[in-house]
Amino acid sequence: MKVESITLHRVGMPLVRPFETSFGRETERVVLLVHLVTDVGEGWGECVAGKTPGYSSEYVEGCAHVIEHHLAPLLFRAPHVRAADLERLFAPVVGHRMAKAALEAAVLDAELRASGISFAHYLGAVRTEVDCGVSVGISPSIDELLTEVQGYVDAGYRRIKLKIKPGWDFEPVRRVRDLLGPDAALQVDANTAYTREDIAHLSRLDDSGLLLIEQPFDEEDIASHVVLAQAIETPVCLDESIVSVGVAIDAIDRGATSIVNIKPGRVGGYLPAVAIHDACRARGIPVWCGGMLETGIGRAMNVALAALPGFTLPGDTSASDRYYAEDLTEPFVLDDGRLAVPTGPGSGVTVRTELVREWGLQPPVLLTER
Ligand code: NPQ
Ligand code: MG
Repeated sequence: MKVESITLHRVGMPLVRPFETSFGRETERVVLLVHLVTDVGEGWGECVAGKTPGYSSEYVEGCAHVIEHHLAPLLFRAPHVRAADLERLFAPVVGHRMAKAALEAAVLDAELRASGISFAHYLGAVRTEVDCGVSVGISPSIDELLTEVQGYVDAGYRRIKLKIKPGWDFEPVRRVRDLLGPDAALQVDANTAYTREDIAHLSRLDDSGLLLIEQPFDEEDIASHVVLAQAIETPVCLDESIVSVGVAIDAIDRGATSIVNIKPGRVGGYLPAVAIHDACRARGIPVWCGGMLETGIGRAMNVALAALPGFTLPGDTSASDRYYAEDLTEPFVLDDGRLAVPTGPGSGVTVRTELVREWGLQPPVLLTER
C-alpha cells in the first residue's frame, strides 16, 4: 500500500475511577491515536504511551514528535508499505517502540481491512474468546480494596491482579486472598517499586499462593530478578524489562522470568509481540497479554493477540467498562469472564469518530508527504 496521510489525535478519556499504581495516580487517560489513509483504505492505531514519562521513557508528546518528524517521513517515502516490513523500515530510528507500535497497528488495520482478514486470523489465533483478568489499583484503604475486588469477582473476572508498592503489599494481598478463597487466581504487580534489599520482605508474599509477581525491580535490572527468582517460590514475571525478543530470550535463559507479560506497545508492535510469543512457547514459558488502559481500538487488537496458543494465562484484557463509561468503539463486554475475539476485517471494530472529535484535547494534526 501507499500511505497518503496520517492524522494524529490526542484524546482525553475520563476513567470510571482513579487508577493508582506505584508510579502515580491517573484520573484521565490521555491517548494518542493514529489515523492512516492509504490507497487501499483506512486504518487506526492506538499509542500506549501515557501523558507523562512516569511509567516508561515514552510519553504522548514524545511519541507524536517522533512520529511527525522521524517515522511518518519514512512511511511516506516508501513506495510499497507492508506491516511485515515495518521493523526494517523503522530501523533508522532507535527505540521509540510505543510510537512505532501505534503506526504498525494502523498499517496492519488498513492492510487487513483491504484484504478482508481479521487481526486474529493474521496473527495466528486459535481461540474465539479469551479469559480475562483485571488489574486493581492501590486503594485508599483495605476495606475499599476489598469492595472493589468483590465487584470484579461479581462481574466474572477470572483472575485478579493487585498493584503493590512498599507499605501496600503483603497485608492487602493476604486480605484479598482471604476474601477470594484458596483456589482463586491472584497475582501482584510492583511496577519496579522495590530493590534487591527487599527480597526477604517480598518472600513473605509466598504465603498468599500467588500465580506470579510482576516486575518488582528496575526495568534494566535483570540480575536482581534472577536472585529473587531463586529466593522465592512465587514465579517471577517480567513486564517493563521485556522490550524485545532478544531480551525475552536472555531473561528466560538467565532464570529471571518464568512467565512473560507481552504488551505490543512495549515491544514495537503486534509482529514483534508474536515473535516473543513464539520464542516463549518454544521454551515452555507461559505468556499473557498485558494492558495499558487501551480504548476499544487497542483492546480489540490485544484480544486478538491473546487468542494465540501460548497465551495460557488470563490477560489484563478487561472489559471496556473497567476503565471507561463510553468507549471509542463498540464496547467490549464480559461474558462469563471472557471477551469475544473480533472476527471482522482488521481490528474488527468501528471507531466512533464523533467521540474522537468531541473528546479531542486539541485540533487533529494532519501529516502528508512534505
Ligand atoms: C502494567 N497496566 O501492567 C500496566 C501499568 C500501567 C493494567 O496494570 C497510563 C499509561 C496509565 C500507562 C496505568 C495495568 C497506565 C500505564 C498502568 C501503565 O504494568
Ligand atoms: Mg505490569
